[in-house]
Order: sequence, then structure tokens, then C-alpha cells
Amino acid sequence: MEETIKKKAKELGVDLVSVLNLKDYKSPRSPNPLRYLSSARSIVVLAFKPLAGAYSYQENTWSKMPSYLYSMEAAGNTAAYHLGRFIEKELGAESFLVQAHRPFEINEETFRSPIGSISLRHVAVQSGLAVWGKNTLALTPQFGPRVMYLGLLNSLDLQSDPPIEGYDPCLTCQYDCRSTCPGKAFTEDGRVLSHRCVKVSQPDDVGNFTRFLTEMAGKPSMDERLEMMKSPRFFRHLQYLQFFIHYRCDNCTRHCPADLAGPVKK
Ligand code: B12
Repeated sequence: MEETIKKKAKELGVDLVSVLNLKDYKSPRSPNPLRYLSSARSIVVLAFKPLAGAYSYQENTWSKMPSYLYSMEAAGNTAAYHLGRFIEKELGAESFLVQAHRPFEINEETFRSPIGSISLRHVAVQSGLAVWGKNTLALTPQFGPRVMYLGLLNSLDLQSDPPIEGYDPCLTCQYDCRSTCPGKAFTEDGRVLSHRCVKVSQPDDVGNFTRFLTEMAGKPSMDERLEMMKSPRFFRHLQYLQFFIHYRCDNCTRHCPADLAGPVKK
């Protein structure tokens, strides 16, 4: 059954696919998966490779996002939806799509450090699709961290794929992702401080828009307030809030040479 699902996933355009039985899923900070699908027993992890244009330059340009998040999210959701329907129609099970990104649940506890319904990095590592990197990303031998993960929780009792062995790209890596992080977001114990990462990587997001509004409210004259509203900064916020997220920093992903490390290549 695992092979049938993987074959179907590949036909639907998925680049990498693996399976994790929920008894092998460990992500202490994440919610209980049964909260999303009461019959859930396994998760199918799907990884999509961005178009080459997303990373063809050393610099991160504003226009990379369609080759990256927008296209992969649209194609990924479509593929995952069809795979979910395949699991339901052909294999008689139930499924739940674990989205790549937003929306995540926002409450008092998580609004400063959001938590996804399922930690896709934990599932990718525990099901042998990737290993943890020093950048806290899930590194695949094929594409390094440059993939987008989605998941399908489902009610089938599938057998987990084994974790990867013999691939530890950070051991010999010359790129110091942690100390060169422009947001100084990495902690000693291997976590990423969300607010520090977001300040640099998503400067147009809602938190920074609030700062913009506070600054504007403090301006003494209407002319100065209007000047702020006619600035590119305001329009960048507006575009971001209309869904067009722009990751202005992605150094830990862009410059990571994990896919060059070998020895596992497919
Ligand atoms: C919320 C979120 C963020 C938040 C918070 C990140 C965080 N601290 O978890 C912010 C906004 C900062 C963020 C930033 C980015 N994100 Co983000 N994010 C998510 C999201 C939606 C949820 C993550 C979550 O639930 N975290 C909370 C819990 C589970 O984390 P945790 O248990 O505390 O684990 C953390 C540490 O303890 C540590 N960790 C845990 N175990 C171990 C073990 C070892 C050995 C090590 C070294 C570390 C480690 O890693 C975790 C990160 O701090 C996921 C999608 C998803 N559903 O998984 C995408 C996701 C993790 N993001 C992703 C990406 C691409 C990014 C960015 C590169 C975006 C960009 N700027 O271009 C940056 C990367 C910053 C970084 N190096 O982490 C990808 C990662 C792909 C990959 N190859 O791993 C994901 C999986 C989205 C996807 N669908 O592909 N993200």
C-alpha cells in the first residue's frame, strides 16, 4: 500500500515522498495530530522542489516568490488534495491536508512563535526524507533545504520509512549559517527565535506594519502622516497583507550546500 501511494504521489508531480506511522512521530511542541483527524494513524510527507529561478542568483530578489512559495503552494495543495482523494476513493481511508505554511492557529500562547498543525520538519526527518541541519531546516540529500513540505494525515496504518543514515552534510560544511544570520536568530541550543528571523526575513509582515502605524500615529502633523502613507514602505506592507508574502532574507536556505555533500544521491 505504501508503494501504491508513493507511485501515485510521483505521478501527481511530487518530487520526494515518504511515510511515517504516527507511533514514530515525535514533536513535543506540536499539537496532537488526532486533533485534526480523529482517525489518523500515519502521515505521508510530500516535498516539492522550487523552480530554478528561485535560487539562480546569489542575491534574493523580490521576484523570486512566484518561482518559490506561490507556485509550490498552489501545485502542492493541488497534488496533495488529489492524493488525499485517491487515498479516500481507492483505499477507503480518511485524510487531512497539512498545509505548507499559513494559516497556522494563532492564540495567546503561539502568536509570537507560531506552531504548525504538524511539524513537517520533524516528520521529514523521522521518515528518512531529510536530516536536521544546523540551520534547523530539514536537509534532503537531493536538494538540500530547498524544498517545500506538505503532508497528508490519513487513517491507514502505514509502515514508517527508516531515517537516513550516512548523510550528515553539516559535519564538513564551510558555510557558517548560524553566525552569518543577519537577524542573529539562532540560539546556542539550536533553535530559531521567530521574532528575530521575521524582523529581517519578513519586514513587511503584520508585526512590522504595527510598528509602522505606531510610528505614523506619533507624527505631529498630518503632512508627515500622509508622507508616510505615500511611501514605498506603506505599499510593501499593503502588498504583503494582501497575501503576497515576500521573504527578503532566505540565506539559511539559499546558501546551504547540503545537496553537494553526498554520498546519498537519487
Ligand atoms: C512557524 C514557522 C516558521 C516561524 C518559526 C520557526 C520555528 N521556530 O519553528 C518563522 C517565521 C521564524 C519561520 C521561518 C522560516 N521558515 Co518556516 N515554518 C513554520 C511552520 C509553519 C511551523 C513550524 C513549527 O511548527 N515550529 C514549532 C515547533 C515544531 O518547533 P520546535 O519543536 O521548537 O523545533 C525547533 C527547534 O527545537 C529545532 N529542532 C527541533 N529538533 C531539532 C533537532 C536538531 C538536531 C536540530 C539541529 C534542531 C531541532 O528546530 C525547530 C526550529 O527552531 C513550518 C511548516 C510546518 N507545518 O512545519 C514552516 C517551515 C519550517 N518553514 C520553512 C521555511 C523554508 C522557512 C524559512 C527558510 C523562510 C524564509 N525566510 O525563506 C525561514 C527559516 C528560518 C529557520 N532557519 O528556521 C520550511 C522549512 C523547509 C526545510 N527544508 O526545512 C517549513 C517546513 C515550511 C514548508 N512547508 O516547507 N518559519
